[in-house]
Amino acid sequence: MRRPTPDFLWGAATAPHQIEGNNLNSDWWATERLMPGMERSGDACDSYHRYAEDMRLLADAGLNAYRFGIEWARIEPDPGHVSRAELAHYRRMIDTALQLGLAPVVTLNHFTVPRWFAEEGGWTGEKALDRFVSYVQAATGILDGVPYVATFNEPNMLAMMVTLARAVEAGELAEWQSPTVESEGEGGQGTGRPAVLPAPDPEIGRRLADVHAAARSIVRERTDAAVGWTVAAGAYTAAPGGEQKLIEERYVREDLYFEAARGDDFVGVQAYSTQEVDANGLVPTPQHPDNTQVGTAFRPDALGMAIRHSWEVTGGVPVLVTENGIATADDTRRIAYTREALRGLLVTADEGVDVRGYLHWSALDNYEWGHWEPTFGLIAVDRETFERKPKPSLAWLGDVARRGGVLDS
Ligand code: IFM
Repeated sequence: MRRPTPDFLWGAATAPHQIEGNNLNSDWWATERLMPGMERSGDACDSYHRYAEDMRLLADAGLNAYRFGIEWARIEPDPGHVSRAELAHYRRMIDTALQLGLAPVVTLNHFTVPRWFAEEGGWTGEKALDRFVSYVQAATGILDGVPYVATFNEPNMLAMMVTLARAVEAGELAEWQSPTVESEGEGGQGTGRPAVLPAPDPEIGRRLADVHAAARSIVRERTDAAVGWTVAAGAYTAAPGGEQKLIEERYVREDLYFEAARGDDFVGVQAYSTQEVDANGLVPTPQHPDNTQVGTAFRPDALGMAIRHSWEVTGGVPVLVTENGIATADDTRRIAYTREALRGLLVTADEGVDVRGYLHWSALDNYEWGHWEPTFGLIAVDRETFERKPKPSLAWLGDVARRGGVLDS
């Protein structure tokens, strides 16, 4: 079997809003206040202040990469007002990672935007492209030494959120509402989530692709980083009779975004589970004792499927696995899941796919967009004292990294 090269990235990933705390100027902070049933991010993991400790834990375990995001709402709290102090903060994070031997993989947008940007129309507003471009111009000034930059995290999920928000605004929510599921914990279907997420409007996806292309040019002009975006990959399969529907659903949900990555230096693949499609569309995941805390099926093979699909649709754009993991309270399941997922990754590398790295989601138990219950982390965080407690899965993944991808049993 072909082994990952020594420069293969072994790491873990996070997103600013999910770990930093007190992201006061972001649209999500405002949304959390308004939405019934949504828990608030609050201080989150206080990683805004504790990032060095987080990174040290990853490096000490044996990992060599850390994916984190830069928060636009902090860099540009008002339109055109760029905070030098916040830029310096993120530069310190990059320096800390480099000093610890962690390759920083930097995301420029991970769902959240400044509140003023949302108020002026967000991603469908007239000024969206210019506004993002000027933020990226400011942010690229601090990216020296960063090997990988992702413009957008999961633009397909972002387009889905914008589609949903527009439907709410137009009073068309009922049309979109699939039954939400209430069963909690592992083995259920996840709490308070739609059983099936609506398809993103492809027009919004194309808009994000234009913004991505503009941002990519700036990153290329101003930095030496490889640039791409990261796609939420569904590892879709057809149920009998669903073959044609699979092609349609997969196009609007992910292939449009993989196609838009064809001119990129890499594509971020983010896979967690599989999803069946029948003649009517996506099939809700049935209850099963093995289901994760967010109601997805325990399917570590999703990663290999997603990498292969990305490679085919992009026509051979190098793959960086920018997220893969499991929401579980049982760390032995996390290790079992990750071992199988990595087995799948290694098979794709053996088949000739250019896979550059594996970044586990997530470094920390964090704020899962309205919920604190799902725990994806390699490191537990006490929500009151912020004390970090590495789980056995962190040491396990670090050992795999040290052994260059050799898996135990
Ligand atoms: O927490 C999210 C992340 O922000 C984007 N990808 C999926 C993760 C788990 O749901």
